[in-house]
Amino acid sequence: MKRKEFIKQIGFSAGAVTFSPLLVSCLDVNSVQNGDFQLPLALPSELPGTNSTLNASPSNIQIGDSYSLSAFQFNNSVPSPTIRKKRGDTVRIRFENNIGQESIIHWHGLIVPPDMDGHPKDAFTEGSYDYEYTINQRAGTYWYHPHPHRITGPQVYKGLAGFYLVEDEEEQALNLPSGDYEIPLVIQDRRVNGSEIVYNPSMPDRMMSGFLGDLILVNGVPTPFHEVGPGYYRLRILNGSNARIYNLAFENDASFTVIGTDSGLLPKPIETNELLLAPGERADILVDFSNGFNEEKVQLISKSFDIPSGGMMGMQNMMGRGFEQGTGFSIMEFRITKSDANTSFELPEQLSAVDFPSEGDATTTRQIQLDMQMMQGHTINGRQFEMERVDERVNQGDTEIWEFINNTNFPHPMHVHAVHFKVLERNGNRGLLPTETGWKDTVLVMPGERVKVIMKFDAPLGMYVFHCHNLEHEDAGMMANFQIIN
Ligand SMILES: [Cu+2]
Repeated sequence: MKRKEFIKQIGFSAGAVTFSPLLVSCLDVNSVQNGDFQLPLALPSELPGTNSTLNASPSNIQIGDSYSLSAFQFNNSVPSPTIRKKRGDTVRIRFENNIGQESIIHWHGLIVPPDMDGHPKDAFTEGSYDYEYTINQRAGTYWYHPHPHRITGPQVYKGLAGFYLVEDEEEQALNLPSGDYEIPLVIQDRRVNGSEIVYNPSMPDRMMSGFLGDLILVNGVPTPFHEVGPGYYRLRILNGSNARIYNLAFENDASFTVIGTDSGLLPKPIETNELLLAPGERADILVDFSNGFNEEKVQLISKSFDIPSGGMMGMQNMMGRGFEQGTGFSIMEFRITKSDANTSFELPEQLSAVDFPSEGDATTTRQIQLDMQMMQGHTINGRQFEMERVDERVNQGDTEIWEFINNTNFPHPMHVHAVHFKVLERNGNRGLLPTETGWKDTVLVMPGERVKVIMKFDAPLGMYVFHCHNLEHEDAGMMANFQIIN
């Protein structure tokens, strides 16, 4: 396809003059940098107390030795502090917004009342917002980040994203590796221009792939190293990137054990040697560094993967490849140099008693069409987000099946607030991932795929959102409201 025709087809004719040079420069984006593993991994601090404050403020910070970032930080820290709570806890957190633009915090994966959920209509520019809610759900690796309409992407990118770990008795009984043996890892890619980390998405970045970077940060450190001993570690991995999907693996192809995902433990552990993780998703994995790791150093990598082609032929090669989604690179290095190790842990056969709804429990099936529209970009059921419009009405207590149908050429990780869902089926040959045997809140829908999820709407009455967790797609309007009604 010639470029002119291509521009016409995707509907940017009005912006074509600026669009074509951008397109050329984007096709020249370097591949992801190879790691040098010179810097130690940073570990997030934990937010203390039961009445806590998260103060978001701007500052210029150093990233590694070489880069500066005009950042936003929670409580002056990168990575953002980890919130650790127990099931049953009542949480009181005051969010102080000093970043000079509107914001609101969403507790990703927590099921809380609508005014506690960080709906974009609750965003505010000055002052503070008091959150108070009780955690009444399973243990899991949740997280928190801003959720204002149109500017979630830059706020997360500039540093506002942290872990939110919930513990319960079922999980504690398993004696999973903890303390030094439990490592939270948030993986994020950043785009480098000279010595600066920049956020300057072009029109194609916004409307197509999302904003992909060429520098990989783990807990805010460029391709770090971490020393471990020969035994089990629990890695709680969060893809906190705006748009990049990782295909997690070890360079020596060693296997690891997936024990949990977005909303807690899987029914049973699943061994694998690679795992796709899309923006917003979490993987809770166990790695036994005494088993299958013969070298002293091993890289955690993202293995190259294919993105199936969707409807519009040719565009995938043109844009997807140029933006480097799906190429392989290193993420960090583990050095198996410590002598102390967690040797007492034994992997159980069962992890969690779960009771998934079955298809027969569903009262309604909805199709959620993901499209690319002329002059609009990515849409949900043909429309872009409007703050007050109710797009779907759901009866409280009902179980529903939602089928996400990706008619575009770009992957869409779809996130539904206020529920946990089970992935029922995916057409095509990918099947279900190990993480999709558990409770989830975000699911990757590749081009051309139809993915069915089942969920029960037990959250308090009110308005919540569902959206693509590619943050440029979300900011461009790939989001919709659903209301839980009586
Ligand atoms: Cu999307």
